[in-house]
Amino acid sequence: MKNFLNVHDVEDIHALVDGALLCKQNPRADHELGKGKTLGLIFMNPSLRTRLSTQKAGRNLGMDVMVMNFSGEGWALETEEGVIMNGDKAEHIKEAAAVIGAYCDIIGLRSFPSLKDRKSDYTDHVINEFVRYAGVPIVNLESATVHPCQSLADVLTIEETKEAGKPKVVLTWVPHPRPLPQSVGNSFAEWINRAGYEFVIANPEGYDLSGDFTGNAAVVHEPEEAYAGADYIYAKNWSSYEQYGQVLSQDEKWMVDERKMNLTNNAKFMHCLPVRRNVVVSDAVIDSENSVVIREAANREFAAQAVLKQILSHG
Ligand code: SN0
Repeated sequence: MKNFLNVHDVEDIHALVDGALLCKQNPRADHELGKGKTLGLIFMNPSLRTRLSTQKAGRNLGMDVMVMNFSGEGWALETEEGVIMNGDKAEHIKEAAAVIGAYCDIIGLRSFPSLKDRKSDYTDHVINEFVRYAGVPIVNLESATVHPCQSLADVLTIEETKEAGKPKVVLTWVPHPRPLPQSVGNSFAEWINRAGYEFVIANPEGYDLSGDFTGNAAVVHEPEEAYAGADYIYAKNWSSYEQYGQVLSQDEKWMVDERKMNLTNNAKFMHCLPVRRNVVVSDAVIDSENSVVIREAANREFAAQAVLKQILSHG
């Protein structure tokens, strides 16, 4: 694996999950592998789990880790070609990526979508410019379209906790006061399709995700239909893909609550965090024994470590 940008960079996701499980059993087993190598983590947007888990993963492998927040701390970046840079933006992404690449052996990058221009966001321009100009492997720490480190940790969490060989996994849209990226939902869909589980996506009309990510997954527009018999309820808000970036509904009937969880096959509750309690999910559900959100977040470390290990081992 050269870069880890999306599910298509992974030959065998179950082998990668097994690799993450090995890291979890003995996190420091490979602490010589990354010796003398530098991991740079660049954040254009806020982060808690991604920043700390990827930092920890790099250190478990013996890497030196540098972290930089670009919003507010870096120079404002120009990302368009051929611009006369006489405005607010001091540095072009071409130089920034090349310079960071000169200091690092692997770069992790987080760059959210604008949610204004769908065509531009869905080219995933910023991360692809890093791939083009940094000259070192790039790990996607959530781009405009996907969040593969999260999805790998999600599949790992399902593999660790599932009771059925082929569980029924439901991705349900949930309400949220702000417009959020589609990245976590898109990514979860393409990874769950590859994992080969039974998969249903539930969202209100107007919130269908792009078919490029959902593939052949069943899409329903009422929550109850999806919850029936589910083994996993994975909640995530996203803004509309169709009416791009807009908040079309805040309908409370979509919040994950005990009434709907009672329709499931004693389903586990999952969310990538951060989560808005009593908007996305009721306190009773997230605080219940069936909630695996903390395990899911803890698994981010081993997911990131398995990815870094593959890049370090195979180049
Ligand atoms: C991000 C998202 O893509 O939805 C990151 C998730 C890992 N989430 C948020 O930005 C939540 C912000 C909020 O106001 O709740």
